[in-house]
Amino acid sequence: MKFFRRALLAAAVTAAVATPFAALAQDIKPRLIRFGYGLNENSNQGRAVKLFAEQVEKASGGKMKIRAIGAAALGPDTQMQQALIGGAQEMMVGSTATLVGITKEMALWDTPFLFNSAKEADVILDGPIGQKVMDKLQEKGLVGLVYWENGFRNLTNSKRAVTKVEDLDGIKLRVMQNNVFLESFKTLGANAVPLPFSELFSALETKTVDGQENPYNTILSSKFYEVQKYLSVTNHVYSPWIVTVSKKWWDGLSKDEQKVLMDAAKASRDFERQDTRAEAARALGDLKAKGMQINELTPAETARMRDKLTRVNATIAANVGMDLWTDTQAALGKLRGGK
Ligand code: TK8
Repeated sequence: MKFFRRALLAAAVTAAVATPFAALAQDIKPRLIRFGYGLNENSNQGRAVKLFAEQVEKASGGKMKIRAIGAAALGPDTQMQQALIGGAQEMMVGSTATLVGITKEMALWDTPFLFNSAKEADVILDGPIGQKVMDKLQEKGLVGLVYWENGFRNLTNSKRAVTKVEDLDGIKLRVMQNNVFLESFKTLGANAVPLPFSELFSALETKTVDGQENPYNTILSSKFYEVQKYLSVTNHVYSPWIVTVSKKWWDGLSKDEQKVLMDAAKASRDFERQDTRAEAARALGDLKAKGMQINELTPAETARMRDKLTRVNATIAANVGMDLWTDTQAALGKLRGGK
């Protein structure tokens, strides 16, 4: 019996050596890549993950398969980040804001009113500064591929129309789990409460919190209009999303496999930004039709809000490093100067 088993084993080894092993493994079993995200399938995030999955499958001839898992079914951003670092999950897309605890330089993107337009965001995020911040993830076990657009954030709540900073007094406002956001909204007088996104809808529904802030797209796709009456157009900060990969897993891929993922990530980025901008352009109308009461802030009130928020800049600069801070300001100055 023992002899028989050993003979079988020897035959199996011979067969494996005779066939190129990588080809054999891939023919039998495609690489399964778990890709987690926080929003619903029917959202700008969900649509872009779907496009990414299709591109990867096509470019790899079906040898790489993406299993897209949305609605935070694999846990909130912070939990997925740890799963990537440990190698228990391969990919995710989420907020850069929730990465600050891992890579402090990410706080740069939380600077209130940093970008004046989506165009500015694209140039800085896709340029050397965005790359530098992204590369910092590698020391922590993550590989950043591309930035997607979450978008300019706006305020919603169930209590009253916010037309001036003082209206935020005493409003219990959910913020992302991030010190810059916490400090920013405390500075504005709100009672800021950090919560993972996955708990936000029910926190709003049960009135555990009165309000939150997110781009129009998310207010729509996450159905916040069902539990929030007022929307104030503040555009107080531009939030990126970032597509990240487990470094442990990435390092084990072939160059070809890495290229398939990188190419698809870039295609998904271009698609996602277009899709997000098109949706944002019609979202206000949709939200109004759903019954939300929408108000713009006057330029004077926006200036007051901006003024108050510049107080957090010193903290951000200290956290991300003065070099990175001044490089970013210089790059923006150059962009705005027209050359
Ligand atoms: C989705 C989150 C969301 C972010 C937030 O997972 O938490 O408010 O804006 O997009 O990353």
